[in-house]
Amino acid sequence: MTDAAPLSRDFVWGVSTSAYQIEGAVAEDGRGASIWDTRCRTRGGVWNGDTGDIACDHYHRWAEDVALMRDIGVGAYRFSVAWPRVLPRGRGAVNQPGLDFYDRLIDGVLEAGIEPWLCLYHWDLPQALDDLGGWANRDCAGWYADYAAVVARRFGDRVKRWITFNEFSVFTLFGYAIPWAAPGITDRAAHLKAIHHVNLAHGAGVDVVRDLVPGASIGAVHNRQAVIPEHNDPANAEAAALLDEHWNLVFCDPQFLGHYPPRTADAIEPHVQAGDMARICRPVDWFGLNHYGPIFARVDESRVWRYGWGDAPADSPTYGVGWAVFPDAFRDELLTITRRYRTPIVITENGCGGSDTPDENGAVNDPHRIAYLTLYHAKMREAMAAGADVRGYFLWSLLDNFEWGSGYGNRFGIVHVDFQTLKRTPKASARWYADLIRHNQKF
Ligand code: IFM
Repeated sequence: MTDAAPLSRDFVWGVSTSAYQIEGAVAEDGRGASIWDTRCRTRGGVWNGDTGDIACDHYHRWAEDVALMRDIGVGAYRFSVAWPRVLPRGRGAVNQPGLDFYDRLIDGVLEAGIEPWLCLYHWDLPQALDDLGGWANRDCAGWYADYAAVVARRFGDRVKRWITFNEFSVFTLFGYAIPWAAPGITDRAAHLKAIHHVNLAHGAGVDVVRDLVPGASIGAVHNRQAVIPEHNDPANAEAAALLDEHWNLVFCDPQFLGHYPPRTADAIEPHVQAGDMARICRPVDWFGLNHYGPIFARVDESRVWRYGWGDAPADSPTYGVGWAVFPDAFRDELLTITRRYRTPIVITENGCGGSDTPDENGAVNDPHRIAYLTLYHAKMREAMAAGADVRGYFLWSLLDNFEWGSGYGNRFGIVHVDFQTLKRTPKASARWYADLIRHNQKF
């Protein structure tokens, strides 16, 4: 498992999930439609025509899932609230049964001795707001702030860890420029507007939670991955530099440093109003990092920004479903954030996909995931030894779940879910994680 000395007892060991990926019950108790319900019904939107209609049925089986977390020994649970469950049309009338569900969940998590970390937005925008332009409409920042206030008022007495957004660049880039996610628009101006309006929403969300939740600890979750030109080809270098801005900088820089990065600053200017940068650059308590591996970029004339995803070098080690393993890039990312933003870091996601299946005895062995996690943990420790102030680690994910465009074809859970019977089976990696947590709670 590990020979490393235990980390401080304050270090947070958790697991992460998100609402649309696990809850199911999409038409129950007054929930409204989200852009992902629409995406799943769009031909070619999701692999195999899979949908989140049932997912892990966590809406009904949450108590079993909390018991699984308690058995693993996690100290924290990062989950998201589904905006359309709380405000079915995105604004206006509040849906009490939706709030009641999260009440039950939060109380159950607390009773299990686990700290809830609540994420306000993990990609499931209410469809009614997308019909009004979604994130390309500046008003969306205000709708988000009103939604955040509803959630903060209801749960702020029990939830002290708040996250404004999950992975800003994934849902804006793939939602508005490269159509791999909902709502699937391909338009430069819409992408730039979405970036700026989501930044404004983040700043407003920080202020709302700060005002309404005494003692709140607030962060946002950024997916950061080094962007490397494919084949080290100079022709791909400018493509990589622009993708690096859109992927790694256009949210972190305004939120922490108060300005947009150079390639984006002029282009986004027409959408920026006086006072906006101060609205966006609000003090937060930590930097949430989601990291899996670096990105390889190449020129792709068919895409709106003329860059596309390239291939990792052919000899790169891969795991699970073929993603390349670059643990050094994880260490380097932690140190880059430390130098550039001078902030404590919480690793809010890290993990490994695969196509794990039970053996003839019903056991699920996932050595590739354990190997990946072991390597990445060693690199986290190296970064900490070199000065990164890492305060916690959340493994993605508790359960196999709906993996967006890949449907149920890519399993990230440390607990296997049979999507026919919905039976949960902890994998070997769940035992590995339980041991790691126990080892670190030793003194
Ligand atoms: O499943 C996703 C999650 O929703 C956001 N971060 C990456 C995970 C694995 O692709």
